[in-house]
Amino acid sequence: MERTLIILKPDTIQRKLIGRIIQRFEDKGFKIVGMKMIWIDKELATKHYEAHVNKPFFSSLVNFITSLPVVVMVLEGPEVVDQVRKMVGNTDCKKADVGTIRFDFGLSIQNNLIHASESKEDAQREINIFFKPGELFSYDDSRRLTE
Ligand code: 3AN
Repeated sequence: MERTLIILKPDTIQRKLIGRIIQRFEDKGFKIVGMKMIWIDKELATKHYEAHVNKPFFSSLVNFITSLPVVVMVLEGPEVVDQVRKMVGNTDCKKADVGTIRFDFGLSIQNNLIHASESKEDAQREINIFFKPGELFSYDDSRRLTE
């Protein structure tokens, strides 16, 4: 089953939107197989955003992502990488489609609330950066819960 990495960035934490954003993924039907709060340091930020190290916005991006704790999570489901990217919307919140997370909650390009892996290959690389194997869980949530 396909998996993707999500980061609820510092602006999500600051604006108290953690619950509302996670709710969307639960409502859609994706399974949370890993989740934790961490404080990303410069080294980890550079590793995660290695594709952007030469971009003009890189230092600003690192300052932003390291400014407060973040919530990292791994979601599982059919075609979850592309489906979640659709739910997240365009990098620039002003250009995102109505109904996406970035349109509904965001106003800018840097403070765009959430990261979601762009491809299956990126997802695998990013999951390995943020999670140890023992922090991810395979479980059957279709069974009835008993008292
Ligand atoms: P996405 O998160 O939509 O995949 P990327 O991978 O192009 O976007 O960019 C990574 C992050 O870098 C974005 N989420 C955003 O926070 C920041 N970013 C991208 N482009 C800009 C820009 N032109 N100015 C400032 N920050 C940017």
